[in-house]
Amino acid sequence: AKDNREFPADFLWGGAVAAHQLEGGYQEGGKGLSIADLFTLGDKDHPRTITAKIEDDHYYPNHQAIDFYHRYPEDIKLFAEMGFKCFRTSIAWSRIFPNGDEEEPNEAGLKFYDDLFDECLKYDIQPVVTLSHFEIPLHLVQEYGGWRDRRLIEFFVRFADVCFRRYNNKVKYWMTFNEINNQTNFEAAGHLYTNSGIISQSGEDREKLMYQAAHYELVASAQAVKLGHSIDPKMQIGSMIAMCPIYPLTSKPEDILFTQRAMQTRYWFSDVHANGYYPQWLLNFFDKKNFDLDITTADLAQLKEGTVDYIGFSYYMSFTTEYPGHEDFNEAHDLVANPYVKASEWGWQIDPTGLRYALNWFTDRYHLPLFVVENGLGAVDQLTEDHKVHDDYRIKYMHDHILQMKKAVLDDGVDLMGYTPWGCIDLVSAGTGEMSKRYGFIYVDEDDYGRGSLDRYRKDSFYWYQNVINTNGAEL
Ligand code: P53
Repeated sequence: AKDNREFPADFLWGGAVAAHQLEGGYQEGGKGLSIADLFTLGDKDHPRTITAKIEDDHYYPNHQAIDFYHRYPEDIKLFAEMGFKCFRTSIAWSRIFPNGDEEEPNEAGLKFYDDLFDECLKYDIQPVVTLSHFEIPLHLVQEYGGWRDRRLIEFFVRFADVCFRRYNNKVKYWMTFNEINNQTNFEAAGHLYTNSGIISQSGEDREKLMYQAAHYELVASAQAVKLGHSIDPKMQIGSMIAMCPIYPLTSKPEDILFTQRAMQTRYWFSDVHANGYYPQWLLNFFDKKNFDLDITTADLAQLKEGTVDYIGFSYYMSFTTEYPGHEDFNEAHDLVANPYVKASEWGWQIDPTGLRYALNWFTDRYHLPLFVVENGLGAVDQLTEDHKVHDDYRIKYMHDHILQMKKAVLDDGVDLMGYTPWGCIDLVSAGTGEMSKRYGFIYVDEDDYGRGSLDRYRKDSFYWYQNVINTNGAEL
């Protein structure tokens, strides 16, 4: 049966991107290098590598990306044509502080985002801004070892302070650290690097490094939230969590118990963001591991004073686990395939029902407003000779997810601020560096090596999403 109900009147429909994945202009306007600028091209079966410096025999997709740095007026006009109420992007930290540890910001970088936000506001599109989205200034990695160093807190908070003051009259919605909990999988080389700028030496305990870095990030986040509210109490500052709900493979009690620990292990980050303190099971875990982390009493007080206003989260897929014979969940080893869902071409398990589950789960746990700030299908698209893309698979994915979101909002009473599907214009994949893993409503003519006209074309999903927004979700 059709569900013709509408979303709440002030619902923020939009789209999401991140600076390093679309801007390009990696050395323009005084920008310093960021960790994204040393990330090579990979694919589904070959992880991206991190080179120590820029080398001639590698291709670095983020250097050019889709050249949004120069083309954003054209792109924002297309977002306005779809009817966007908001647009989520990030501020490249190294445009504002090229090295990350300067006292004074780079005016040309600040000016770029002033112009970009003005362009959005011209069409009544509210900017939704992530402060740190996998783009730490490279100097902070080379000089300080990234977030393994406590001094990063001060550098980040200075960056947040400059952004809050400069853009407060243009930006109401903020998030501190993108998908801070991706590093739960501390064994994957990519996540500790993108989240925390950490490259480990052999023999180092990556698990301990992860918990230390995450602690500093959570303290930095709390300080930023407190500061933002002191600048303007109306500022809405959220967390940003990668939500992949973890299901038990069976109803065996040991599978249920282990799944609970798996969820605790993946989502303690938002516990700290929302509650302002560490869950006791995790403190016990640190003791058991003899981690001896640098967590001070002053830190714990600051966590309490800077709890978030809302939970922003991405949703692409769900995970499944079963009891492996030991108590502690290790994401690199303890996930199993879910026999009831199909995976995308890149192996992500597509599960629209899981989005409704996630919305209810977050509501029960935190009783805070929620914001779905990423969702979407990475797929190969074909541009036809007459410049069309018939992406019915993407429309189906979006339809099924928005329908579940609608039930969560209208039937379950979840307080949902908005929905910004990922990569509303095709951009560089974070995981693989490919252009061919596309999410957009707007096709960008560019291949994995940056070749192409970079012209933009409206896909079938563009017109579909335009109608969804236009009917406020009544017609999906
Ligand atoms: P790509 C892993 C799992 C879930 C979301 O991802 C993830 C990742 C990291 O790859 O990242 C988020 O481009 C992230 C975006 C990213 C998007 O999901 O690998 O916030 O930067 O582009 C999609 O297909």
